[in-house]
This record gives sequence, structure tokens and C-alpha cells, in this order.
Amino acid sequence: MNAYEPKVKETHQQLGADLSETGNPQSAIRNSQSDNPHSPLPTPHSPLPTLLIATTNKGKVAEIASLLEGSGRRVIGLEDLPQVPPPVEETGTTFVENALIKADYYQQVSGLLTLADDSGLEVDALDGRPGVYSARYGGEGLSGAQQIALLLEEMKDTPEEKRTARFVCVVALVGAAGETSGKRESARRLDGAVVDSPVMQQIRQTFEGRCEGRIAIAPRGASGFGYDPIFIDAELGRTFAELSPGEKSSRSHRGKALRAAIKYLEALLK
Ligand code: ITT
Repeated sequence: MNAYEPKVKETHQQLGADLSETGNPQSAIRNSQSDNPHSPLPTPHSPLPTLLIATTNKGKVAEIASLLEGSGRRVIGLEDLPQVPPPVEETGTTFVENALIKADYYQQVSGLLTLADDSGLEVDALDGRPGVYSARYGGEGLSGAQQIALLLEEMKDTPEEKRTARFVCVVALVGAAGETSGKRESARRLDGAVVDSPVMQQIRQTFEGRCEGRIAIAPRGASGFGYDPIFIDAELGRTFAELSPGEKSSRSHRGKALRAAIKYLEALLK
């Protein structure tokens, strides 16, 4: 096998354990390693390739960038791509399918190791809705406040004990994760020359995180985004919009999925 033939590892990890808490959510998305932070190109000799955060949701960008701070990777967002590609259509019926659709698409257009997230709110009294359709709940173009009002209206007759819900997040990582611990192999370059080259570990992997809670009677709090003002964390008794960014990351579906992804990458490249 040469370096141009991908060795793809493909699995889905459902996260049970919560890992560690990190960082400042308002940090810039580019965080390290490159002399030129505006170049989308991978750092030439780094064993850790540039990571593309492929989301159009600014709330997610802030949370993901904060969690990746200190990872040692150079992290860029869609706005850093020379020609920003159009958003991909999410045609899947599960979080895993949609996360992979986004990660595969942006990995192909960028050539970079790509991280995408598909997430949503599952409400038991609504048979799991809005679920994978959380971003489009009520139809395209509704604001977060309008979606919250619609959800509360649908649940106006639902008693306290039946207002259980959960946030779910699946993070997909697709691409060349990094050099595998000093291993080298022969690879044929485009000009035909055979060169000694580091083995790149190709991955296509998903990680799931969940957070249990219940739907509030009315919105509370001003932080976060989306459905945060009506999602009461089961253990803390406060809505996600009443938590600091660090508290939310330590509890949230996205924090759990991302910490599992980071742990996986670190273990892979040991
Ligand atoms: P991308 O596809 O570009 O990442 P998106 O917002 O369309 O952006 P999703 O398809 O994954 O992302 O939809 C997720 C929706 O679920 C999001 O728009 C919110 O309405 C909701 N959601 C997910 N995580 C949330 C969180 O942490 N807090 C509040 N709402 C959240």
C-alpha cells in the first residue's frame, strides 16, 4: 500500500463518560501552529494536519473553537476557505447520517481533516421531534425565538413530569488525522518518483454526546443559542441559556461528543 491509498477507520462511538472541561468560548478559531494564520493550507511539516470546522452555525463555531483550544492543531472555519462552498443539503434521517454528509462534503471540497456536527433536541412528548429537523422546525426562515414559541405552544398542555427531552450531538471527523507514530512507507509522487513518506492515518469516525433535561414552561436566560433558553439541564435545574459558556460545554451534548473526538485523535497519534 502506498501513502495515496487511504487506510480508513470507520466507527461510531456513543459517549457515556463526560471528560474534562476546557476553555474560553469566545476564542478565535485559528489557534496555533501556522506562521500565516490566514492561509487555509495545511502546515507543511506538522504531524498534526489543519482541522476544518465545517458548520454555518455561529453558536456552534464558538463552542467548538473553545473546546479545541490547546489541542495543538491549527483550526480554521468555512470562512477561511478561499471560495466558500455552498451549504450541503442534509438529506439524512439520523444525526449520524447528516454529520457524515456534511463532513464528507467539506472534506472533499477542502482536502482537509474535517469536523462537522449534527445535533438537535428530542422531546419525548412530541415523539422525539424536532430531532434531526431542529434547525428547520416550523419551516425554513423561522428565528430561534419563533421556533421556541412554536415548541412551547405545542407543549402547552403537557404536564411537568412529561416534559422530558434531550439534546443529542454527533460529531463526524473525516480525513487524514495525522502521521502514525514515526511509521514511514514508500509512496509514488505524481511525477513518478518513489519517495519515503510518513504514513497518514485516514479516518471516518463519529462520536455521540447526549444531555438529558426537560422543556421549561417559558424561556429563561440569555446565553447560548437555539433552544438553550427552554432546555433545563436535569442535574443543574437551570436552562442552558442560564449557564456560563464553560458550564454549558462541560454538560452539553456537543462538549461530550467533542471531548470524545479529541481524545480519540490524541490516542490515535500516540
Ligand atoms: P450546520 O448544519 O451548518 O452545522 P445548523 O444550525 O443547520 O448548522 P444542525 O443541522 O445540526 O445545524 O441543526 C442543529 C439545530 O439544533 C440548531 O440549529 C439548533 O436549533 C439546535 N441545537 C443544536 N445544538 C444546540 C445547542 O447546543 N443549543 C441550542 N440549540 C441547539
